[in-house]
Amino acid sequence: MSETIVDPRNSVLVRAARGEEVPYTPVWFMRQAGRSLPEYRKVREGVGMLESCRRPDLVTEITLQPVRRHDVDAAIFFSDIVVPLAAAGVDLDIVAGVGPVVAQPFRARADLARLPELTPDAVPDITESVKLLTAELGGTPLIGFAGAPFTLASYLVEGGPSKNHENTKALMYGDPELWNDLCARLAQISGAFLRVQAEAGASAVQLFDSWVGNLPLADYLRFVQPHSRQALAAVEGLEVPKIHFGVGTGELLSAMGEAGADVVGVDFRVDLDAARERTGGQYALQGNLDPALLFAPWEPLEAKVDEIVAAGRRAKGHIFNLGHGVLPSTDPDVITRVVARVHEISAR
Ligand code: 1CP
Repeated sequence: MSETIVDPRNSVLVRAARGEEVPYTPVWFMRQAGRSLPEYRKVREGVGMLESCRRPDLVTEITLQPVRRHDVDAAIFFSDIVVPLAAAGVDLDIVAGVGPVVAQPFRARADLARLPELTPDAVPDITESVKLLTAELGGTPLIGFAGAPFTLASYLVEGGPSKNHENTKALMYGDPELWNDLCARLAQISGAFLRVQAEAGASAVQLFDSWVGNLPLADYLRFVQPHSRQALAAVEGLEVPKIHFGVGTGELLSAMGEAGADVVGVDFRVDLDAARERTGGQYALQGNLDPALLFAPWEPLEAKVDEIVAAGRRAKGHIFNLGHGVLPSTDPDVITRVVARVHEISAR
């Protein structure tokens, strides 16, 4: 939604993230760039996913597509959580229809040698893309992001997408020392990737721990939280709000906030009011429309949108979003309509 203030670091989204008064509820969508948009499918024709993430012309175009189309209050940097791993030297690919696939899974101490530190000079294209984008975006904030150590470790250890994360858990419980060394390296990589984006001009960052909801709280606290905290601490001092999100994390919301977040992302399984109570009202909340509801008739969808906006007003701050990413077959016009409804119903 257009506004008079042009500094994206003082935009409605950033102010909501800080828990400040805002004229309306800001809204963006996880996976707003990507396969739901015909203009995305067109520019990606014949270009591999990893390659497209390293080409500033494509990153800029794809990041801007949903901003032009939907009037969202933020752009999310077009990249992938495995891009910094590939940049650090891990042999992997993003396979169409599958996701990230790692050539040799990480299972033993010797594998740490294949996981060097990420230095900013390995990703000059990321800095260039962020600079091109912030110049184009004006007052609209750019959200930088990275994958959190647990979720990154899951891809490295399993070798690709996984439902049960059995090899990851076997390593975590079987060799906690190696697990901690692996995650400390991943926290460095993840933190460095966030920092590069924030230093180049991103106005907020999101740390995705998509699959950490597979752990009980005690194990989260012991095996994960210290590493997520390390990753988030990398942008300390840069004055960018930190959003932290995972799927199925109803039991972990408070602990994820305590890892150093300003905004806790809530998936669609937990009511925003319950999320506020569970986190003691200490954090702004982001979420949490079920992405599948974008396929429902408008009337019940609108009622749910209104309900989420109302619950968000009781929170310290609220950024409207989905409870997970846009599904590929979503009708983009429904997304545009939801954005307009959020702005309309929340305007004050
Ligand atoms: O060819 C293609 O179009 C591949 C599909 C695709 C896209 C569009 C992948 C492969 N990644 C992306 C971009 C992407 N990935 C973005 C930027 C777009 C946006 O949000 O608008 C972001 C933020 C991600 C982050 C990401 N990648 C996450 C965290 C978010 C989440 O959904 O939980 C995860 C888990 C990944 C891994 C990944 N990359 C791609 C796929 C299909 C997957 C998931 C695989 C699995 O199920 O494990």
